[in-house]
Amino acid sequence: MTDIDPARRAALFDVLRAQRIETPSWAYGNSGTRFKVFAQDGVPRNPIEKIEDAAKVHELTGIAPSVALHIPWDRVDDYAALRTHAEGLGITLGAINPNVFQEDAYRLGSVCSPDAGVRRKAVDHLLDCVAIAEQTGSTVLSVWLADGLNYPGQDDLRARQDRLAEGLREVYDQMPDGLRMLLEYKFFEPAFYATDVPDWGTSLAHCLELGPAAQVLVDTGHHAPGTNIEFIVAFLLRAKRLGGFHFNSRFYADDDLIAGAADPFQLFRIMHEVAQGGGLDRATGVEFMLDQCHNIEPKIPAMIRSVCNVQEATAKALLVDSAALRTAQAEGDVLGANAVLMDAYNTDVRPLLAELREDMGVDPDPMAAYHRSGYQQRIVAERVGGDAAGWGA
Ligand code: LRH
Ligand code: MN
Ligand code: MN
Repeated sequence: MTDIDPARRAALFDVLRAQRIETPSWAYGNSGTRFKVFAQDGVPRNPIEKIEDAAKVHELTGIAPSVALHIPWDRVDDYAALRTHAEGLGITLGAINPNVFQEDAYRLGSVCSPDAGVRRKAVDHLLDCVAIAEQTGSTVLSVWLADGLNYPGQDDLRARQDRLAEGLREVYDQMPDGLRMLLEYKFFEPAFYATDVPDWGTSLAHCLELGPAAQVLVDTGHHAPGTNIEFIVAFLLRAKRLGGFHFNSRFYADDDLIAGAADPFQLFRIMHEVAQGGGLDRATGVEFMLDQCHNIEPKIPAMIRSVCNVQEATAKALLVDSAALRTAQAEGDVLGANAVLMDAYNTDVRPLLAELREDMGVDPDPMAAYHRSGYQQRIVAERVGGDAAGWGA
């Protein structure tokens, strides 16, 4: 990276220094597949300890200053106290993720259920989460609905869209200024025949109907194989409706593996579109969140790796020579334009990021710093019986 011109390098550092990646509370607790939840030593026993782990990841990376909560996995009596605790550790409470998919009542769906009582219960929970967001100081209500059908004919597809619109409207209308609703889509699972919010188009249509504080959330694991996710990102940014990401990797379906592990080139292409579309400007409001489960790998190191992978993809995207790219594109220079992207992607940005971290006052190698810190040994010794409620718990 010695050949990068100083002004460009300073600009690049400014953007990277300002980047914010949110980690999910549920990734710090035990998780697994439907076949087995694997217990690890030292996992948090409560939301407070999850926040401590998130704060450790921020301390070491310098760019993960908030943690997303899932309700009721992170239910506490006093959210203001939880907020104060987080702030005392140098982080904030991020997106509030309502959970309307883990109760028997939701067998036929939540806000789309044919049962009016169940719909009421689901909307009430979403409203509870709006109130929680006010107490935690969160600016994002991150809605994912597991609603869908397993069999053709099981329910009326159009009626379910009406119920969805009605339920979201009630919640949206009660959101305070400054809170955004991010509507996440997923093409299948747990429903196997039809899902009520299966894709970005459906999510976008509902967001447009709701108003400007409703935006689409792109979970990278929620697409069919071969889907061009960067196209979706470019489209949503253009429409000013890209609310943010749940980054993770997929090999098959919603695998929830470490971001950038399965397809680092895809992550780069996504970050390139984000950069080109102005999404790295904090004012655009694009949220960079991780949504992962580390079933067999140690959780805090996995989170450090994930944050660093997103940062690497971002740095590479910022290295794209935009002027050269535009010229090649205008001239119809297919191979030249592609080469501009590949040159950036093939750059080893690790030395540059080590310098950036030193500049930011964090260790140039966050993973090594974690292993040296003794934190893992301490939590293993102190947190006996940890099995934080969460995904797969
Ligand atoms: C659904 C999902 C959604 C949930 C999380 C635990 O697959 O991506 O974001 O809240 O997993
Ligand atoms: Mn998700
Ligand atoms: Mn998911």
